[in-house]
This record gives sequence, C-alpha cells and structure tokens, in this order.
Amino acid sequence: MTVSGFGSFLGAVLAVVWSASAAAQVSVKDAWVRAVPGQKVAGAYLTVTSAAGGRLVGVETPAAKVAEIHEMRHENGVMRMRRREALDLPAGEPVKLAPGGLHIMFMSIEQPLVAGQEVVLTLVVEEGGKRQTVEVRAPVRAAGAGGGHEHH
Ligand SMILES: [Cu+2]
Repeated sequence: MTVSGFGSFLGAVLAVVWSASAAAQVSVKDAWVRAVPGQKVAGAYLTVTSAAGGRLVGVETPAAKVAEIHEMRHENGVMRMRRREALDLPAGEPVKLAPGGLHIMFMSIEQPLVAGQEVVLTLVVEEGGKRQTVEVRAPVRAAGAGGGHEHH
C-alpha cells in the first residue's frame, strides 16, 4: 500500500467513526427502485437499521407526488397490498423492504423513471420521540429484476 493509499484508507475509517458519533443512528443500504415502463407507480426497496430502535414514519421523494409504506401479504390465498402508517425498526435489527413484502410505493409519478437513473429518497425516522431524516440515493432498475409487483 502506498503512503497516499494508506492516507485515504485512514480517511475512510475516520469518516465512518465521525458519522457514527454525529447522530447517524439510522443506516440504509441496498436501496433501489423498480421501474415499470409506462406505469405511474413504482416500488422502492431498501434495508434500514435503527441502532437505537425507532419507527419509519414517512418517505418523501422528488420522483413521485406520493410515497407510501406498503405491505404485501396473503389474505385468503390472494396477494393484497396494504398501506402502513409506520414501520417498527427494532434496535440494531435490519428491516428489509423487498419485492413481495414490505416496500415503499411511489405513486403519481410524473416523469417516467428510467433504468440507470438515480432517485433521492428521504426517510423520516422517529427515534425516542425525535424525528430525523435520512437521505438515500437509489438506482432505478428495470422491472423483471426480482419478483412481481403487479399493481391495481
Ligand atoms: Cu405497493
């Protein structure tokens, strides 16, 4: 490892420590949006972890007029989608939003989403009575990647 390489390695380590001490209690990974061409709706997926425990109470995005937390589940043998007001985030436990289960639903999309573009998502998380927002960048992938999500 060169001296400059080691320097940037140290920088990366320090950045992680810094953000951990600066109230970054919520971490998000594997965010992506599943775009269906010609549709005004799209599903967004990610894995969110609250270190202290909390609740996901809202999602905002410039990519759609409305973004809701949804859940897909079998009811009497039929897959149904329900809106959830909030999602519990047990302390330190990753909560996975994935096709076929929990997801974020974009609705009333005005500008069609195109695979390869990036969408900004703002998660509103409540921890200990305080609200904080976490901004995430999610790449758009074409439909067909990972499970069906047919919408009414
Ligand atoms: Cu949905």
